[in-house]
Amino acid sequence: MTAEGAGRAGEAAQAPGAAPRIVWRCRDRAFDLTERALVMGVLNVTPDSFSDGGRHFAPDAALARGREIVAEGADLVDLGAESTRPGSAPVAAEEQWRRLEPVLGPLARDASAAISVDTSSAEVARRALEAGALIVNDVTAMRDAAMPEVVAGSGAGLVLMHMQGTPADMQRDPRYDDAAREVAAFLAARIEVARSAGIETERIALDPGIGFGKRIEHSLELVARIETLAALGRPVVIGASRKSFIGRLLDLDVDQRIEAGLATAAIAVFLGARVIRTHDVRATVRAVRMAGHLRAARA
Ligand code: HH2
Repeated sequence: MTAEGAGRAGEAAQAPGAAPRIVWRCRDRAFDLTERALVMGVLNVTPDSFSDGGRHFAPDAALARGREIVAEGADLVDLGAESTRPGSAPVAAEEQWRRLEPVLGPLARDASAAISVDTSSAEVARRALEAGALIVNDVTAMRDAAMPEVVAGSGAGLVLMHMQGTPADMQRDPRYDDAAREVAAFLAARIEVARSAGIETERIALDPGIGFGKRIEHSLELVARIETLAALGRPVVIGASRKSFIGRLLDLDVDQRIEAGLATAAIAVFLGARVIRTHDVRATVRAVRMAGHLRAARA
């Protein structure tokens, strides 16, 4: 099932007093997120990702998992070739593309697979968009100065994510006075950068960056106070799946975090998240749908 909307953002007639429509435009597709949330399945073509490193490093294995992610009901496949786990080092654009190329093209040609590319390299994003990706998921919110132009000209959707520091140093001593407000202020400023480069607001989604320069209490707060970010009027993406704050809070190894990830995903959707990024697609699709029904019943 896809979430195709009727057309461009803001076109539909709106009943007085109705909740504002939230549409995410990504090239020729418009996801209507007013009443439902999307599931973004993670596909890491890496040897070293924190939870699935090496499992889908071979192109055949990655393609098979990509197709499985779609069959399990994900709306998007988030394809990445660089681990950004705490302490990781950057992967050169050429190497990222060497990993992505054999997977991205064939997956993008499968009509039902909408692909986002998880990269902070403008060069990788450019090639991925040429190969058919619909969305650029940039965990640095466009630190690469060439990124705004690459995204602007493509019509692609864009995820702007907050990170304090870099993957190499982000977990050393992250500090905030008010994490939810500071993250929202940062992302509001990045929306303006994107807009001034010609990226329309309707193409942008926002992610507080769970675990990216965050202590446990910051990650908890950013999920619990989603409304602070949602107030910017753009879809909020939450990626809590299997992350270490779950492991540390509940004393669970990385392969034992699924139930807690589902609880987090469901509550995030209930509180207003519109995209859930997850490794555990089948179960998350069900949890997110249920949470969506509960949220609708509240209105
Ligand atoms: N988390 C990771 C990577 N990309 N993108 C967004 N928008 N939000 C996230 O929370 C997010 C992300 C880290 O997870 P994973 O890709 O599984 O691990 P690794 O970076 O080790 O490959």
